Amino acid sequence: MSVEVLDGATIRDFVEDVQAFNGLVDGRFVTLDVDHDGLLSYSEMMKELMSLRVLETHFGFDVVETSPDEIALIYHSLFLQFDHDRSGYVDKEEFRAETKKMMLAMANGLGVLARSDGLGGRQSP
Ligand SMILES: [Ca+2]
Repeated sequence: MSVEVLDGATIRDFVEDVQAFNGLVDGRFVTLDVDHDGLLSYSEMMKELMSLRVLETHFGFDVVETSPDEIALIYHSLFLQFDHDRSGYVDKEEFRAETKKMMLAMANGLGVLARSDGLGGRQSP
């Protein structure tokens, strides 16, 4: 999926399409679950968390001056957001729920961004 071509409304439509959304998220889950135990550990989630950071840089968050320690903290807090029951692992339900929440937040954020500064586009790295 290329997120770059999606706008807020497109993301919301996609997230509301439960079958398509769960299909995509479950596929992503299986890809991340390298040891196939049905759970995502912190190290397995790192790949996903790093892609979220990539999204943030696209949407205007400045990570250039963020230290490695701070980035580790950000990853850890992101992981805890997914790990609802604090088991140390993210199961498929948690992954679905949090991915949905993040995509909706992203959709809403794009809407706000487009209204507040009139740009709406992403910045080049
Ligand atoms: Ca696993």
